[in-house]
Amino acid sequence: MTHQNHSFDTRSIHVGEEPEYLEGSNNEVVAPIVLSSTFARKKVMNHGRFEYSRTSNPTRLALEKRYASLEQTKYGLSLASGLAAEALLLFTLLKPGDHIIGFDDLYGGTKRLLNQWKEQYDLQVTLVDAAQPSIVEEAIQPRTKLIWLESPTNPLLKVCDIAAIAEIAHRHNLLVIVDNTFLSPYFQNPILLGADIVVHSVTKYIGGHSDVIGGAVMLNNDALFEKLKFNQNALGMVPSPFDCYLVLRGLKTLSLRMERHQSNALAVATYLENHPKVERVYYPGLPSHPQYVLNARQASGYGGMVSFEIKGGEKEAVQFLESLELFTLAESLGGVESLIEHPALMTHSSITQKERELAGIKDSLIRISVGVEDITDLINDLEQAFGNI
Ligand code: P1T
Repeated sequence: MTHQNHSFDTRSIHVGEEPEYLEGSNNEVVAPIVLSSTFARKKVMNHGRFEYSRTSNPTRLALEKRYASLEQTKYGLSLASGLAAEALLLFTLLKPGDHIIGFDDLYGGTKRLLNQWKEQYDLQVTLVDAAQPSIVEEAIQPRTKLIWLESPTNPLLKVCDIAAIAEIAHRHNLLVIVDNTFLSPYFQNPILLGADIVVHSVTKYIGGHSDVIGGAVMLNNDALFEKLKFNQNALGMVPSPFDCYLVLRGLKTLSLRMERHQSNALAVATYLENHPKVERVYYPGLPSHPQYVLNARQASGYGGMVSFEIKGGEKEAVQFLESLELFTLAESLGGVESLIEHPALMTHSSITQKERELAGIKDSLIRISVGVEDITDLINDLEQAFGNI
């Protein structure tokens, strides 16, 4: 069965787990967790479909087929974490002396990786406000190799015009990589907008239940895929079959979860925007967001992440965070439960205060991953926590 003509919701349930793929097993409806690290062969020089699980594994392959289907690409790769996926891309695509342009608001761990490697491998990194494509073009140098984007960004939810930046990049023979973690393939497909490579922290919406660390890379380019596949095997950046099973399972409800994350997030953002103790709300689903129209043009939704500045500073932010009862104070995002955190002290503490200030991450900034709980319960918890400051 091919699912080419099926909608996203159908593909996220079936691709990779078709009965014909599972042929030879016991006609399971769910891909079995194949734990075997190695596969027997009849001839010394001739292995069957699988050889050794670092290279490929049946459970992982089922997931990789689904990844490719969801981003509508030829290839999907499943990795041990989002950062493993990022490291594999940087390792494979860059040589010493190369230059990278990145959005000035990226996940702290991505900035840490770029900062760490630029010293060690003599890379040049320029972070710019990619919300304006002309600023990206101005940053291009003779040694520039790639442009690294998130849209919306973590944690300030800035949005960039992926198609316009891809057009600029391709005129200069550069690659565009988009970290699509925040919207998930349900709301946005950057490759269809012109990007060359998509990367995901699967740990977030794709897994969806805060119980697996994983990463994904999706792309169409044959030669690049071969290089990435070779390096993944050579470096051993693979997820376990059990983790692949958890992600296959999580993906079956991605569309249902994303719709609810979004409707709850819009309600939370609207509530915060009208709250007297809130200075500013960042959410691409609010008409007040500077790239509201752009996001609506290139994505079919605005997702479940909301950031806001509380009136006051770090003291008020910490007091508010520690007063919440239903929201869990924790790093990460994209699970069914609502999580809340302080970027400057938590997810983005690995970058310097100067860099945070340049990016606009204030000590009063709070980031919420709005879960799929009952919205009245969520708003009531926010209300009681505001009452404590
Ligand atoms: O945690 P890991 O699966 O390695 O993914 C890293 C990563 C990559 N890209 C984005 C946009 C991310 O948000 C992350 C991880 N982020 C968090 C843990 C966080 O709380 O923001």
